[in-house]
Amino acid sequence: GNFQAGEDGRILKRFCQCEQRSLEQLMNDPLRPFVPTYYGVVQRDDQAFNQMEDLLADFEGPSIMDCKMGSRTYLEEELVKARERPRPRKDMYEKMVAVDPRAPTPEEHAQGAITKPRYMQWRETVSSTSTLGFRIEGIKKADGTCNTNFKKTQELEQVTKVLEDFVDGNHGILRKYVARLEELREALENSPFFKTHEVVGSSLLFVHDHTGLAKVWMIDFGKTVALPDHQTLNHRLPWAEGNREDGYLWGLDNMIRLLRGLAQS
Ligand code: 4IP
Ligand code: MN
Repeated sequence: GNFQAGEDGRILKRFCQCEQRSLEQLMNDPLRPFVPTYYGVVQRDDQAFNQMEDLLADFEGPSIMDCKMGSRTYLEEELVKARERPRPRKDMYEKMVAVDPRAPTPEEHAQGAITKPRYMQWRETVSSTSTLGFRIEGIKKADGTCNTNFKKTQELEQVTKVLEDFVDGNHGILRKYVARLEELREALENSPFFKTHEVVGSSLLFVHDHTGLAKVWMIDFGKTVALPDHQTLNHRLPWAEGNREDGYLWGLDNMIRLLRGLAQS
């Protein structure tokens, strides 16, 4: 797997250069309070790991939700690579068919394989990534229930219901999540790192427990990459190939509006 047990409030995640670069820079950025503290690279039986803060350490029986942010979930370079040298993948065809046997075209059925951008774009369009700029990837509740079956959760009503169930209708928790996300949005808007990076495939990790503690962090920076010198992103504009926009703030705006509505209902 990607993780190994760490020591005293730390976790080990399989080493990724891109993630290391991002975490190192984030330690000196206004976003620092919203990302796991980074403790550098460690070696365990010939394998390298990024060592970082265990975000669950302060919680008592936490409920956890992972939301993948943004309107695009793959890097533009993957699109270029697939166009220059398509490498159709059987595993991605199979994952597609498992969700919707009618999704592949007759040609794709015949080939039994699809390219990665084709799979990723399809995932975006059947989930709320395309309509809201974020999607729920997984939920593990304090009561032991676990759900990663959200691939077709797209409609606003569906997403709202899942979020409401995640907090068991607790308005105090909802208000804390909203406050934390508003602080995050302000930090993002003031972050030199965020302005100059394309943030793709990154998640927001929501964690709360029965004591009323509720926090959100940004995690997963394996596809967060620096833009060429002097280029910046708006993070709210629609993506068009070449502009590298990721829709991160568009998704966060939608998320905040949705949770605020729930907190007031
Ligand atoms: C996964 O699809 C996720 O999109 C992964 O993204 C992605 O990893 C995988 O690509 C892809 O198969 P499902 O979630 O539908 O299973 P993330 O890591 O952001 O969750 P990448 O490599 O793009 O990070 P492959 O190429 O690793 O299989
Ligand atoms: Mn993730």
